[in-house]
Amino acid sequence: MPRTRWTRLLAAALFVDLVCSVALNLDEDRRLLRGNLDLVGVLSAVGLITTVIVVVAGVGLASSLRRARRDLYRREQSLGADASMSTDWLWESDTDLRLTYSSDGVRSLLGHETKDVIGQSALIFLSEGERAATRALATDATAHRRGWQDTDLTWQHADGTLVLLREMAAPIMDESGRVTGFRGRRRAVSDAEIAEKAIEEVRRRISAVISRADVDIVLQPIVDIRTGRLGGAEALARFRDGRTPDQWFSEARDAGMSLELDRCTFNRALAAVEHLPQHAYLSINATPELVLSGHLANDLLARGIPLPRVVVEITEHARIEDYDAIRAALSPLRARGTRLAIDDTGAGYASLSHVLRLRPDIIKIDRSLIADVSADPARRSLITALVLLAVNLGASVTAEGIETPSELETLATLGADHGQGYLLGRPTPVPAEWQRWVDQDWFAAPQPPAQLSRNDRTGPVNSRPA
Ligand code: G
Ligand code: MN
Repeated sequence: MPRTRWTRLLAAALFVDLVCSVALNLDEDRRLLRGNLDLVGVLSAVGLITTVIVVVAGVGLASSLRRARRDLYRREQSLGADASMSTDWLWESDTDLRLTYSSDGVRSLLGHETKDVIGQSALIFLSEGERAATRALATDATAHRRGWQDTDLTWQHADGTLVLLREMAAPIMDESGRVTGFRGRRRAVSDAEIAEKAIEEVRRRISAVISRADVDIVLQPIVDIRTGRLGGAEALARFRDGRTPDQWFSEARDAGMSLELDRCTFNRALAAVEHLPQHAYLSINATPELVLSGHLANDLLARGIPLPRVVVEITEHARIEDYDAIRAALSPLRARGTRLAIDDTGAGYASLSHVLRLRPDIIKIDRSLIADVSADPARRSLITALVLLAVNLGASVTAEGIETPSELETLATLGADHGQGYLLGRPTPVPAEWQRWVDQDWFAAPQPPAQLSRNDRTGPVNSRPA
């Protein structure tokens, strides 16, 4: 029987009870009113009064039930209206996240029917990896009487795929302030939001590295091909998570932090100069942005390092919009002895523009032109052309990525001035080793036959070129 009927039956019964009770006790009541106090009269009066109380209470109860029903109806209406105006998944649950209400949004987001999720724990629809943390989130929210905001969780769609949903929830409390459940909404996270989130994560990671200067510097020797003696060394950044500098710098570019990261690694590299033998130069990679920002010159001058000991490398891969501005920013340093190298020459997008427009002191030939140079006449011609260009510009040539003795020999024949590569020495982080490089004759050691192989990169190794 519906609730309203029960209420009406109760009201009717109470009314009949009241009427009967008054009728039955009419005689006693009249006597009592006249002042005839006796036990039966008093008992009948008390009976009458309690009947009235029961009737009043019954009516009160019935109306409060009606109110409660109305509120419940309104809430359902409003949840339904909210749900119909949104593709979000609106839901309510108990404190264990067992769903007590769910809008149709669950169908579009997770492919489940509303009736199939109500009564189930939301946890079973989450990806397995999220469950423990989400249970802890609900427990914590219950204890602290709060909800949660902008929380992204991975869910399992009915079709087996994983879906990222962003949710917010507020606690539902009873009159005593105890949390009895949660009410909230979940929505799909857009691709743009996913990308933004990834960028924020990258920014956080890069900021952490910068604030702790959490990057190591390794040095790779650059050897004078004519004498077999140390010329200088290139400083290379190494990040502690093992990912390559290229990955770090390309992420930093996407996150708009490349200038900050580059400034950080540039300064870490500058600090290495004091561990390098006196006569050797230190070659440091820099972006055009770092040069244009003025930080490169300021940081370099602030350290008091003799400017002729520093070579600034700008890669052909870097885009330069305004060559005049780069030349102007570097000219005070170059006037006092700092040299400019164009890195990765022959492999960058700039073809030879950087070389032609910036007139470097050093042309570093990319290792893609060095590999197999001995067997490839075209590569040899190209290197000869670059050597001639360098002669005309008054620059020197450094060959990068030399891995075999025959490459070294060919480069010496073609007139390269300096060489760098695994054959001569790998990048190393140990300052004590850098110090020893000064006494080393890089071609003197007998050449173990095994190290002739291109694939064996356990160098340093050393054959005097013809
Ligand atoms: O672009 P740039 O020249 O700054 O890059 C130097 C990078 O090349 C470093 O990461 C360094 O470890 C690597 N490298 C140095 N010598 C060799 C080599 O002989 N062979 C190869 N494959 N990589 C090298
Ligand atoms: Mn370089």
